[in-house]
Amino acid sequence: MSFTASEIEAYRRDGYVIARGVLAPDDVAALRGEAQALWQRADDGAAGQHTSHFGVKKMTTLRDPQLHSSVYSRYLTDPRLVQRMAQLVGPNVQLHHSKINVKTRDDRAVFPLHQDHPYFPHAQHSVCTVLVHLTSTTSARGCFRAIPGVTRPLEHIADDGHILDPRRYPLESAIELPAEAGDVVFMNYLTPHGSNLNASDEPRVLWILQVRAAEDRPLEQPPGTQQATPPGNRPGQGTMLAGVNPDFAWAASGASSRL
Ligand SMILES: O=C(O)CCC(=O)C(=O)O
Repeated sequence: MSFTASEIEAYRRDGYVIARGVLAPDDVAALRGEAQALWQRADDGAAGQHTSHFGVKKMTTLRDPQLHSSVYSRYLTDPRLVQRMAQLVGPNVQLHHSKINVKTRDDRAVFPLHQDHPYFPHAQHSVCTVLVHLTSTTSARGCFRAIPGVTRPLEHIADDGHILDPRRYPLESAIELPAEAGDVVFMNYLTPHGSNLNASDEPRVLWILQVRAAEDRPLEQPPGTQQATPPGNRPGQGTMLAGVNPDFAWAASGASSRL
């Protein structure tokens, strides 16, 4: 249920760590079943968010599944997830948002390397991206990739500011992280990452949670940010997943949910 000292050290050094077999097959089946039902309610994915790379579709995203299914709300506080989050970000763990990323054979663009930091910068860089694998991945099946050891914000230049310079940071320069359903990758939001194409007939489904220390503070995106996020579109932001919010006034004012 928890990381060893050397796994925590690996997260601090590399910016990510993989926890194998965190969720059991019946947990995965429950979350996968709800994702499938949600997909159907979203017009077979058509009503989801579609993202592209230079005009070619790379992914469908169903945002904040906990707004759509109580099963997702329940798993947001699953001890197997939140105890590990607390070891990495501190005892007071707060949700920023969650989403389900579905990658099918029809999504013909890779997910190029980028950091998550420019989308939701924070003062202390505590933000941890938690990738819960609901299907298994391989090199040919949309596996996640990451570059270890990056601890500072990098410039995002290409494709309307969404990605790192692909000449300096091609997807192939990142380490492949194949995983089984039930495995979970914990990654700091400064770690450059992306994913391969899914060349299989089975959709690749990842449930992604972004969490932070409750003591950390979201920052305004810098003026001129090309992937600006309108305030208020992260409806679960500020929800406590572990511990307490030590700053009553901050939480009560609604400020922790604003950016
Ligand atoms: O789902 C994936 O393959 C990558 C997702 C990702 O990098 C992101 O949403 O920032």
